Amino acid sequence: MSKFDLSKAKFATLCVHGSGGVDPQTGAVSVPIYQSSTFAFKSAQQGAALFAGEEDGYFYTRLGNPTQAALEREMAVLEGGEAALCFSSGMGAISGIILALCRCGDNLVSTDTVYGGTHNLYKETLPLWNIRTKEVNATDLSKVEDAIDNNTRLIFIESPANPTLSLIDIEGCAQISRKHNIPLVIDNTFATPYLQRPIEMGAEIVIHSATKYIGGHGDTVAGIVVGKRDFITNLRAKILRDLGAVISPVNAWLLLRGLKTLPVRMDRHCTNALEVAKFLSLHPKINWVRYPGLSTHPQHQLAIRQMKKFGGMITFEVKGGRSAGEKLMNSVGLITLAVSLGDCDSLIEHPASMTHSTYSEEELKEVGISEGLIRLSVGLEDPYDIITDLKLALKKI
Ligand code: 4LM
Repeated sequence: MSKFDLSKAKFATLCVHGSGGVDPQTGAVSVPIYQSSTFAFKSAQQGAALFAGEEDGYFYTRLGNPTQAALEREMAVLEGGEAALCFSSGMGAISGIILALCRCGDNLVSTDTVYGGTHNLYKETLPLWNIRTKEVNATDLSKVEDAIDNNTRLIFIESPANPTLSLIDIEGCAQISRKHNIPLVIDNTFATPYLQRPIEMGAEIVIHSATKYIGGHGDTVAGIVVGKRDFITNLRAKILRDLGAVISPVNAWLLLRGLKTLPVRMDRHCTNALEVAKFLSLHPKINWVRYPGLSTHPQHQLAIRQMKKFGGMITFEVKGGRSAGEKLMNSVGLITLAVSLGDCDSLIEHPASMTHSTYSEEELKEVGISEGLIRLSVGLEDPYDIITDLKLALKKI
């Protein structure tokens, strides 16, 4: 059999084959789930060498496992990074990166519109270690640069941001990070590497809540970090070893399975979302709609420049604000009223009282999360059915 040169393969091919292909020992086409916590040593001497880092190999699943490793190979390839490391959740990955880069007295500069859990980490938990976060409106890059001081250890951005779908100029931000010699970390959860490749635009570290589009089926909680090999080696040896937020082999396998269909799913999420966004924009009971693929999105041109397509997330406000929005959420039937996103199932939620309830009233106002803002994760159902569900729910308002 001739060998295909995967280094020249296109993205969709890498989603299917990027973890390394058929298992050489058994011929298994699907990566086996190595559901083992520990791995036998060939000898006492080999055990000592593995622990000393003098020999490569698996010996304990908190520090490495073949199923995790297959996922890490694949994610590194898909993001165009040198190496990757899985975590038990997106928050495990985010807190792990920050604790790897910051010491007591240090700070990070972050965009002010992030997932509510990330905001809470900044506001409540990191200050316990005297690590401070300067949250700025990073759609204005001068604010990022102005916030950097001698103790700033990283810049953190989310683009598109949860839930406002505002975008940050990744190339511009990477230039600032290089000038100040600090890494740019981007949460690429909303876009996935299929729609946006931040490392090619100069970002140094990419993180994902793999719970979302990477898994894609709403059945796994996980996180992934992609970056330079030295950084990832250190992250594994210090943060993962000592803090222990390790992914289970079964969850790693579910993500590998999800990745095989990532481009197919994302294409459908994007076309469905555009149709739903257009429908909502024309509906008389809707105040406004935000979707990066609509020309009415204030950063539509930036979206065209740095994204391949515009994703599956929409935000909007029903006329009548929060109470009208609540009526809508209570009236949908096909769409599920739940947090999380990126699943096959369409999901609807109210950020101000749910995913972003960690923001104070003033903070919500400051970042543009209005009281009436509704977030819709457009799933893979037939778009006609999603629109019909919304149409019927809107009639009840
Ligand atoms: C949600 N989000 O929005 P884990 N980064 C981004 C996210 O949206 C999330 C995380 C990290 C939601 C969860 C309930 C952009 C989570 C955190 O949940 O720890 O895998 O990811 O609905």
